[in-house]
Amino acid sequence: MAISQECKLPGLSEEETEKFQAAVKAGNFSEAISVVKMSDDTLRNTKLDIAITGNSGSGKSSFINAIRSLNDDDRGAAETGVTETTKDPTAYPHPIHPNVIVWDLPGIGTTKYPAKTYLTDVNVYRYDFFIIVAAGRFTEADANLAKEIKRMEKKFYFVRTKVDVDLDTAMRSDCMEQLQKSGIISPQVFLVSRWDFDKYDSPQLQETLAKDLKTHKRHVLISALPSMSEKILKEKQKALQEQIWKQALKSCSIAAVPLPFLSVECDVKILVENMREYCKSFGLDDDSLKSLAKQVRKSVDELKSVIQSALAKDITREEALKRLRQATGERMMTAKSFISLIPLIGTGIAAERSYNVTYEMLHTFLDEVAEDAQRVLKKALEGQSGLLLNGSSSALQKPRTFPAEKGAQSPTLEAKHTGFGKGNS
Ligand SMILES: Nc1nc2c(ncn2[C@@H]2O[C@H](COP(=O)(O)OP(=O)(O)OP(=O)(O)O)[C@@H](O)[C@H]2O)c(=O)[nH]1
Ligand SMILES: [Mg+2]
Repeated sequence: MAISQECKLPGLSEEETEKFQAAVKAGNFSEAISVVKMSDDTLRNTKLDIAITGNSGSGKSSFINAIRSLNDDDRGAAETGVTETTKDPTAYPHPIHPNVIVWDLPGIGTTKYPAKTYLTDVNVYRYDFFIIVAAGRFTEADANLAKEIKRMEKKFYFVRTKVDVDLDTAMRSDCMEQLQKSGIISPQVFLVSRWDFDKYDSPQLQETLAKDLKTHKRHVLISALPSMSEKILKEKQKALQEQIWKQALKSCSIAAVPLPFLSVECDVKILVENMREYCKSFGLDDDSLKSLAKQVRKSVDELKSVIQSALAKDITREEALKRLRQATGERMMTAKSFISLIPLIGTGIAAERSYNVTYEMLHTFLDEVAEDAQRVLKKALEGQSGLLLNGSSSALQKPRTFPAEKGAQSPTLEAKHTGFGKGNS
């Protein structure tokens, strides 16, 4: 049975899917595997550059920290609350996923970065998309910048920050109206708070950013997003699930070699690599847990107390071998039904065994880690006050008093947490 031409294989780009299908059609097993290996290499080398721009004091650096799951005083955090505006584009790699780089761009219209040549000066083509940040009204300059970004065929999103301070029910429509008046046809505006990064439009923003990216970049972004909402945790699980058949297939190429010992050795390497990646993607590593504990004012041990599976650092060859031995059961059948789509692999018993075991084991481990991540999130949110939104509640550490706002865009200090809960549509 051949794979249908319409079938887009999960975790492969369109081009890779085409190559893979051609190889399968031609009966070329090793070529099919090499397409999968190449896809994997491409994924591991995929970089994502996110540009954050906006007026001085609008909350760019704070947003950069929040989206990288960092507290403002963590190592590697962007400096916040400083009066000096960013002078040149500054790169802030994600601490756990350094292939995701968030760039702090200088404000538009400074002497060094005049509006006319702004995008060329900041090297527009380096970035995958732009986030234009404002703490109050979006200005004509913001709209003009967006138009220019569009002309350069890049995507942009508007983020209205500090909504914990002055949220009102008309805020989104007001922002959109301003931008529409300035010629942006359907602006995508997201309301966020650095201190409640699991709330307001933040989950929708993260989902939208991911949805707009192609296969590999999408995966890279999702892995690096904060594990602060159930929605995002589900997205992470789905993205990682999509990769499993590729890993299982990679293990076949080794199993096809009649060296059972080598086969096991290589399977274990594939397993260890993937298991570590899962833990890191869900924030189940020491650094991420430390950061989260600080944000929610709990101890790391308290968060760790609900983890039943493993932390990234616990994933050793021995641990993988132990789980490999346990890998049997129901999901072997699921794996089998998928493999029947690929007739070539079905021809080698060792290959099939290797495929099934790897597939089963990674699925089981991913489910366990995803459940751990849910438990950690629940524990982190336990006892946190805040309105419920998007299935999650306010969690992030807030300053006891809000720091003085800077600049003309300072919002009023009247919090109105009513009537919200819908994302952009
Ligand atoms: N209440 C509240 N305060 C925020 C939020 N985001 C940022 N701030 C505060 O606003 C001030 C300015 O934030 P920054 O992140 O430094 O702003 P910036 O845009 O990087 O400023 P420049 O680098 O000077 O251009 C700081 O005191 C932040 O703590 C938010 O979502 N809510
Ligand atoms: Mg800054």
